Amino acid sequence: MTPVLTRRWAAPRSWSIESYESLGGYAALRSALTVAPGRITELVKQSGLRGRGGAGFPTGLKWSFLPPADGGPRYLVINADEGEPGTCKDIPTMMADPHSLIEGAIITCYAIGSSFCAIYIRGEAVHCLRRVTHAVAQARAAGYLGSDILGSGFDLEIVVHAGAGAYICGEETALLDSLEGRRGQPRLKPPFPAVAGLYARPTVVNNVETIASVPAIVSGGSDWYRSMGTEKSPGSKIYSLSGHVTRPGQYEAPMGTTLRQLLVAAGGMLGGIPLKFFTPGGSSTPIFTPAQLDVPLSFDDVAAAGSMLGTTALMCFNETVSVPWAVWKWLEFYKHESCGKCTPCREGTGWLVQILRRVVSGHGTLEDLDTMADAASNIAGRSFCALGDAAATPILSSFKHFRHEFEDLVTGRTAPVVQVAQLAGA
Ligand code: L3W
Ligand code: SF4
Repeated sequence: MTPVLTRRWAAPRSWSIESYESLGGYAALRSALTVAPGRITELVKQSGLRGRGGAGFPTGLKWSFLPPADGGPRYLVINADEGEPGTCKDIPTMMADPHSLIEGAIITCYAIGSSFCAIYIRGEAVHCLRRVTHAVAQARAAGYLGSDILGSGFDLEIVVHAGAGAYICGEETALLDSLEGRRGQPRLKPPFPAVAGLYARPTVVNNVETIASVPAIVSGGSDWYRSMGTEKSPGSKIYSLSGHVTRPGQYEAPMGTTLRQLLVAAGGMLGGIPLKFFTPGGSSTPIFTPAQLDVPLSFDDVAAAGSMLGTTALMCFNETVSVPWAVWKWLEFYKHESCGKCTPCREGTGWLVQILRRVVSGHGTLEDLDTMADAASNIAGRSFCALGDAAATPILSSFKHFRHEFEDLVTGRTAPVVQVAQLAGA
């Protein structure tokens, strides 16, 4: 497959507007501005593009949920708060090719009738904030932003906003609260942002990779886009491979590519040590074992195999890794990032971490394992937002495949994977 999203990444100064334009950039915007906005939404619907932030919601359908124009503002908010463990696709996109995001944002705003777009970037990614801010200024100077864009009568401003390093602000409604200047905590849904989002106005919230896919769809058309990927998950995707692989990084491939195929591109497992387990879509998604190496990585195929495609963050762990150790590390993260709004997640993640610390340091009991399974089952489906489910997932899915490793630790059949002294700094 010819790369779509990453095709400009290796070009000299790929992030500059000169490079972007010399490779056909902003041509899609010029053509989009010549047709009625509704036709762009229709095209995106026909392309079958699904959200790349984790849930895979159909993008064109989301845009069409906005209520009819009432003369008041409506907004596009781009979720660039990439924080899911293992996920590394949006920041590389913004670093290598920020104008694909900006061009996609302008076309999207034209389609949905918005004159204001905010790009909410993870605060720690200072280099990325600088790059996107610079690219927005370049686009403005070139006449792609501001009033009467390219003589079309369409006006748009883009504001780049820095988050402050909270994972929960990647949840779309917490992000909106944070953007409004409040503490980032999820809101009750419905109403969905499409109806009452930023400042209670109709708002489309889309992920970076979703929006960066839009110019290519406008240029290539929906049939071309559907010629890649699977019937229900069309198009091209950036897979992030990390962990024990020879060449970790971003690999663009059609939706439905398998990890076995991606590993060939990435030079195989590091040092030839076999794969033990992997996440198909980040730590929030149930783990897979080598038995799932040939599962097509599309939304539906991964779901049918018992997990979620999530953000296509393929964290690969080899046979030297202790599963309880990995699960403990993930749970420390979720406990730290729990926003505290609801009891099952706030209290449950704390209990799970306390028990896991006992287990990995060789002080756990078999009863502890039952308590963990019980607590995780009570967090899943009973929390206010998806973070609670995500925190329960590593426990429940690792027990499904590797409970014996936890049992070996608590019965002393295997040595502790961490010393108590190390836990003080955990
Ligand atoms: C209007 C309706 N809009 C749904 C919209 C909704 C949202 C989108 C998907 O979580 C997952 C999560 C993480 N009218 C609507 C509607 N919508 N029904 O569609 O909604 P939802 O609730 O299914 O998902 P979500 O809250 O967006 C995303 C998982 O992704 N994940 C985490 C990813 C982390 C990152 C990151 O670091 N950047 O994305 C990984 O697996 O657990 O399950 O826009 O408003 N009737
Ligand atoms: Fe906050 Fe966790 Fe509840 Fe989500 S599930 S609202 S992160 S406490």
